[in-house]
Amino acid sequence: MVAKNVPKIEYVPTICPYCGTGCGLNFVVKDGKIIGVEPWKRHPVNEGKVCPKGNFGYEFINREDRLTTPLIKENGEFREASWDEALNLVANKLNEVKAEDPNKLGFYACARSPNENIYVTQKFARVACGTHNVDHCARICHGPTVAGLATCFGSGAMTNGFDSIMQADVIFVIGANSMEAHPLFGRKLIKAKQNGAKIIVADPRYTPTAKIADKYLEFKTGTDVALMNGMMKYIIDNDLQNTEFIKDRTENFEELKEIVSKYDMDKVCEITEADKDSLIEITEAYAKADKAAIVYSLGITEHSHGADNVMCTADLAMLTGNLGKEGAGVNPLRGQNNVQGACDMGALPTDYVGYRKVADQETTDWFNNYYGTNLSTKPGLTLVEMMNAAHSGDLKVLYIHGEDPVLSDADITHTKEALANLDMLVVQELFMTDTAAEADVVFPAAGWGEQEGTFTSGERRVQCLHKAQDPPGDAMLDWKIMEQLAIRMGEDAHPEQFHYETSEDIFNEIRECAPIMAGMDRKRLDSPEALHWPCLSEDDPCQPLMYTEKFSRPNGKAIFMPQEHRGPVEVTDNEYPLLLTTTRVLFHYHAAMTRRCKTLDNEVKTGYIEMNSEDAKELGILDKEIVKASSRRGSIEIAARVTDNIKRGIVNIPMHFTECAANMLTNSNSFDPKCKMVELKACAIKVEKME
Ligand SMILES: Nc1nc2c(c(=O)[nH]1)N[C@H]1C(S)=C(S)[C@@H](COP(=O)(O)OP(=O)(O)OC[C@H]3O[C@@H](n4cnc5c(=O)[nH]c(N)nc54)[C@H](O)[C@@H]3O)O[C@H]1N2
Ligand SMILES: Nc1nc2c(c(=O)[nH]1)N[C@H]1C(S)=C(S)[C@@H](COP(=O)(O)OP(=O)(O)OC[C@H]3O[C@@H](n4cnc5c(=O)[nH]c(N)nc54)[C@H](O)[C@@H]3O)O[C@H]1N2
Ligand code: SF4
Ligand SMILES: [Mo]
Repeated sequence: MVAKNVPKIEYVPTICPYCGTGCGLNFVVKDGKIIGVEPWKRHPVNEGKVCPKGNFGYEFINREDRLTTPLIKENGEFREASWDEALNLVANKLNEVKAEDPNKLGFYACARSPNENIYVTQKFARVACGTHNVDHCARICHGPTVAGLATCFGSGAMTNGFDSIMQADVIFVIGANSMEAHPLFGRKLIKAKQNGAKIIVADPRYTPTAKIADKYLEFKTGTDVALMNGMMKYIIDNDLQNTEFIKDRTENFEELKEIVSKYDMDKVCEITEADKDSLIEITEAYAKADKAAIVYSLGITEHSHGADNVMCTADLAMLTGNLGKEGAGVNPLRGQNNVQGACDMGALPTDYVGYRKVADQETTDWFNNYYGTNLSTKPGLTLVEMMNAAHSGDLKVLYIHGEDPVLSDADITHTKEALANLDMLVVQELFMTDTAAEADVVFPAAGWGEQEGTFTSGERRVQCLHKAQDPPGDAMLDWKIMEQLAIRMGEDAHPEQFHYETSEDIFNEIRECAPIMAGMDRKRLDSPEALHWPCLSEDDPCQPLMYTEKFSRPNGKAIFMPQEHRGPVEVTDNEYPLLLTTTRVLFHYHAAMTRRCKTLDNEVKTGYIEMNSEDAKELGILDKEIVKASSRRGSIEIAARVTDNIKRGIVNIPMHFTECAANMLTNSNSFDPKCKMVELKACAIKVEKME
């Protein structure tokens, strides 16, 4: 017997839209709708395994509360509008402000969307609107990585591929909680351990990643520079450095020696509150290993001295010759699925696509010639500067292509005031986020599963995504929205520059403009091996390991950039005696998407504040009790989680939950002068019992 009318099930290969690990998945599609995901068994990154977000994180796609039509706010309320009306309204406003001063326009690009969309967003800012004011969440994520590693090595990316870690003898994880934030990279850490690697974790919290470590070092938030300086002094004093590597491949060693000479172990342990014997033990393990890798993430970067921290990790690797070989390197774990891509695509006020510099006259001439524009060599404003300019009235229109700064930027009160001060806020989104709710115009966008394109993972691996269903209602592709706006803005906006038939056309333009991706032929990309940049030509093997022979700095050498310990800008005092850090949980990913996935939401329903049991006892606070947490910026009510897995004096709030948002408390006034990072991982707070 032959079964009749059995609905056909299709499998459409794609890449996970959450973290920068870049796992491969297959959509399961029935009747033109995504109904699930199945692992991609032979995908080289995740080998058929996924974390809970990979498994259940598709559930947001067909939610009823997806945005399906443009919205215009009138008298404080949204009403539905046609595309024509909404696009004309925005195009006219962009033209009006552009005529006054193009630098009163600002753009945030979406590091969750494909490269092609991001490329067009930054091109729209530059070519249609005439401003370099374009940036994205990397600024408050791995901005210090881009700044710090580019200074030391000449390029700001991870030095090795993910699999390289499995060849390491020692892995030093500092300020990264991979088992929750990059779980399938975490799986590689476990595999490395099975291969005999010793894992060391340095973190103020005893995290799930610390639990798999051979050695855990507890120390105080904001003291990483002192910690690593202490390690480097010990290495030099005990002649454990790699003299040959220092001589042949680096410069500025004398300055490093001089600065770290001030950081003897006793002083360092006083600053960091680390245990001296443990610190010596991990220093010896790292320095004596043949192949030692550093893995870090936001515990290093999200500080007012984030770039200093990053440069210390680079110094440590240079000092011990742990670069340019497998099993070693400096490995920042990039956050968003496509934040590497957003940087590569030039969603940066200082860089065009492929890290070509705005400030360089020849480069700007090249782009002006290519686009037919007249762009200046003066870099634009960063994301944080744009928000501050909005606050002070210097920015008139902010166009947000898929970010949620109300929840994710430091100091929510400041962010809301800034957005309210704009002439117009435009948000292009999948959902009515906290930020979209503040907008004057909301454009409904197609999302993951509804478009073709590419994502670039944290190891610079460019991978293809495929469309599995149509977008809901009238939602449109991001790059098509930009094209429609340019058409309506008229000739001066160069509408001809925004006409593409397919996302592949956009990708081919990217290859023309960015030599680091020139060899990425789409057919090569579609092969399961995928390609890592730099990929200079079509016969370039495009392998992940960097700096085997020379660094990307002009003279081919890496440079030591020693730093003095500065610590957090906001220090604790009698009134605000606890140091707040903010982190992530396994089941949630920022907010908009995973909080709308029922299975994930059921796992962790709301936020909490972790505090050490001794601190809680002193305040008379019990586990699960609702407490008031306050900083100089604001207060929230939140459940206490009393635990011994966090250092005394430090408290922690996961960042995902708008009803008890960590960023009500954080400080938007403490900048890293080197890269404009704000201090999201340290501010002074107090915790009180409710009346
Ligand atoms: N589940 C989940 N995964 C995610 C995300 C998500 O929202 N949810 N977001 C993605 C994004 S955008 C990013 S950037 C990555 C972030 O990935 P991670 O950086 O690994 O994640 P976090 O939890 O923010 O912070 C890491 C660790 O830094 C520690 N830390 C805090 N202060 C300090 C300090 O001063 N020094 C040191 N050494 N450590 C400190 C914290 O205790 C925490 O364990 O995760 C990505 N993956
Ligand atoms: N206190 C504190 N604050 C933090 C952090 C922290 O550790 N502590 N971490 C910081 C870090 S590392 C980061 S990266 C930021 C993240 O902050 P945001 O950049 O605000 O991150 P998301 O919430 O991921 O925002 C992405 C939005 O894009 C939408 N979206 C997804 N795909 C598409 C698409 O294809 N098109 C369009 N138009 N929209 C789409 C989603 O619905 C979502 O609302 O938060 C930062 N804020
Ligand atoms: S590890 Fe990251 S990329 Fe892989 S399934 Fe989980 S969230 Fe997705
Ligand atoms: Mo991030």
